[in-house]
Amino acid sequence: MCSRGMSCSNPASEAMAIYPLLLKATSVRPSPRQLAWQQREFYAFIHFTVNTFTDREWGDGTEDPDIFEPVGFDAAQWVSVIEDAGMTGLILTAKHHDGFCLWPTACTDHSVRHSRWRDGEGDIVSEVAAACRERGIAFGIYLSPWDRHEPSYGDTPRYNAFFLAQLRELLSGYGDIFCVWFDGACGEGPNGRRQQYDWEAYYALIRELQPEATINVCGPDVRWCGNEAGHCRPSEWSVVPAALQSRETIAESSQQEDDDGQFAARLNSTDDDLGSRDMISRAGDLVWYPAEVNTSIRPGWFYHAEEDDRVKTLDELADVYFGSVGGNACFLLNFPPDRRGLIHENDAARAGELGELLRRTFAIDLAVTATVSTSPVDGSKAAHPPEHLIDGHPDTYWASGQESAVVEVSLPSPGAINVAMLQEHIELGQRVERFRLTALIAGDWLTIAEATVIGYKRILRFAPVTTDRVRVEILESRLSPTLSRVSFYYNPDLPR
Ligand code: FUL
Repeated sequence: MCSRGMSCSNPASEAMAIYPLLLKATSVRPSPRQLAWQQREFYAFIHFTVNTFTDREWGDGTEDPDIFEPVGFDAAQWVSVIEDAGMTGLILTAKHHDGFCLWPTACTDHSVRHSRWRDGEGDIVSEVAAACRERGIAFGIYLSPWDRHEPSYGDTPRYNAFFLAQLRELLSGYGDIFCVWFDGACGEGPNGRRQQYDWEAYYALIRELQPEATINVCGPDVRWCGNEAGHCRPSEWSVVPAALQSRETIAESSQQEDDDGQFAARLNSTDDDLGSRDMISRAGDLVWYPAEVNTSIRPGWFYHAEEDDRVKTLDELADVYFGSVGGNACFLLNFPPDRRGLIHENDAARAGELGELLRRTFAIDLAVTATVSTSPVDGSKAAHPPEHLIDGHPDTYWASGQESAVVEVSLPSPGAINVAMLQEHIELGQRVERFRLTALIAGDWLTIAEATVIGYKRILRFAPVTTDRVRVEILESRLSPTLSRVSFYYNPDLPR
């Protein structure tokens, strides 16, 4: 009983009260296609169309197909830049808002078939898909629902049939597609008419023809992070309110007008907290809807010669990489090929520098020769022992059995570290809410880094320390957290 002046809070009854919410949140799990997508981690966008030749960001659909003439087009060069950067996939703008199609579609004359390029015999989509396949790079498509050229746009049933026919061509003629990227940008049709998109029919066709493909942004599988500048949330949850899948909300927060890159530079266009206990307690239904961070290597999505010297710096790109891939999101980095049809030398060089930085940083996992112990020791979880944290096998994991727990990693000898990588076994949901890394340094356990969520992957950079014992202290979590991996690295040249 509480008497006056005493606090009535009772940890045991508070824990019981919150239990149904935590159970509900941890029961939300990724689909196999979401899991496969998450493991892609870092992949490329390619923005290429008539805009490349008109120096614009949004074409208005009146462009003459003949202006499209990338005489030096080389899909293998694009793919080699992407490989150098350490990326695993490529998403091509098969059609942007101007309606010009990079493949010889039978649905409209507004395509490469009616351009001067290779006398109308070329097919950019086919060559890029083939170049990707050859190098083991996954291929995805961006197909803009908003089409400023197509006369049927705004005549809802006719345009929906047209759009479905285009989707069918792309999804059945170019091999495996790992992702279909639908933009939220949507404007007026001719005569000021607005198109009512038949999203459910689009999704059904994608599931029928490419069941493993995720549908990103205006779709149910992958959530847009909410800005185009590379801003990453410090606590990125994959379990979020189902209301975030509302296409109306996504469209409202997407770019509304061609504004000379101001939208793309805007840092933070949505809330920072999408998945805290407070947020989900007020949410109703919850869904697994993981985040993708998309930004361009330059200010624009399309090539503009005057931006040749405005390629993002290595430090800027590293920040987005560590914030996104290292912050429970995927990173979609755009390259705009130039009028030759090549990724410009400056962008290619920067991509290579980033890839080199990542390769050097993650070359040697210092934890593979370590020993691991955990506390408390939970006998019932013997099937998922601490050794699974360092066995290098992504499918094995350690289950704590407790909401707070400590993992202690003993390295064979003292050495410098400045990066830690942690992964949850997200097949069992996202659970860790707050953790701390401490290291034994000259006899004292000192905090070297602190963070909130882990999710699929958390990478922390910190000032170098020399140690042979590191602890991961899970301070708050949703029921029994799991970890599939703990690793440590050292790169003295890592930007912070
Ligand atoms: C936006 C579009 O309007 C931009 O042109 C670009 O394609 C970007 C990825 O999405 O909404």
